[in-house]
Amino acid sequence: LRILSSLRTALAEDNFRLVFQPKVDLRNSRRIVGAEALLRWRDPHLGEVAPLEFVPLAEMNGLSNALDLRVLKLFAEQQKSLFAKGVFLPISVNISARSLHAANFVSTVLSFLDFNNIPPELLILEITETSMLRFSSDTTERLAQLTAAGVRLSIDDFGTGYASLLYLEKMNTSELKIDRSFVAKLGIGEMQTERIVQAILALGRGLGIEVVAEGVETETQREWLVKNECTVGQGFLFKRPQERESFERLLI
Ligand code: G
Ligand code: G
Ligand code: MN
Ligand code: NA
Repeated sequence: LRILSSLRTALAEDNFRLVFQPKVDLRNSRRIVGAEALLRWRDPHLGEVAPLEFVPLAEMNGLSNALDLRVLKLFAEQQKSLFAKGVFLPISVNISARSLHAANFVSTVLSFLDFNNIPPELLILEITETSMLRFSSDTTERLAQLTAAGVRLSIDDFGTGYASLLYLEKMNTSELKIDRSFVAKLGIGEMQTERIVQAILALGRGLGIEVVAEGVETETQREWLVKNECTVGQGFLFKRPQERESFERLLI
């Protein structure tokens, strides 16, 4: 309860920030091809509160739209700062499945991008595969409207949920992120995991969807992924999530 009232206050004030974890070309990991924005909250009394604590709390208390708007605003600030430096990079934000239930979600996002002069292609919405379980036809229709306008859609934690493959196409998904629980077992003789990841990569190739490996922590994993034609990765082997200033320094 203490956290909840602090969260309400934080949404009204400005105690949130984004950190950015680069996505890299696995064959040449110094080449940054994108980034995932991760929300951080430092409360004056509680200190740093982890998203795993406050995101579910926001969702349960009808605050997920407010939280997403905050994230979009911080995303826009970062993009505009990069544009001013001549850098145009697609950046992913994590969106609560709850927000997609709001009927005005599409117009909110599109008018927000328009107002801030941000090309829709430079926004990637990450939704978890697990959240797709509760998708209605309205939800998929909304996501299809967003991708038709150029916004990119990424399915996070892929392999842990039950995504309908038909929906991936219907929503014009551009990216699948292989869950890090699979990536952790690559290159160490775990044949079942390796076959699953190979199947995800083949699915991506077949549907023209980019497959990103998340949670890459070892050189062994990177080598396995390159050998199996996975071209983009994210993880502690390359870069931890970066504060805004150091993230920008990596790009200019
Ligand atoms: O950054 P960290 O490892 O603490 O993130 C933990 C979890 O919180 C991840 O699953 C991530 O997807 C989620 N998360 C991080 N930032 C956001 C955000 O801005 N919105 C939502 N809904 N989830 C986020
Ligand atoms: O669920 P989602 O994929 O959004 O989670 C992103 C979270 O994963 C971030 O909080 C980030 O700190 C964490 N993360 C990023 N790279 C790695 C990694 O290589 N290993 C582990 N264990 N976690 C990672
Ligand atoms: Mn994510
Ligand atoms: Na993930």
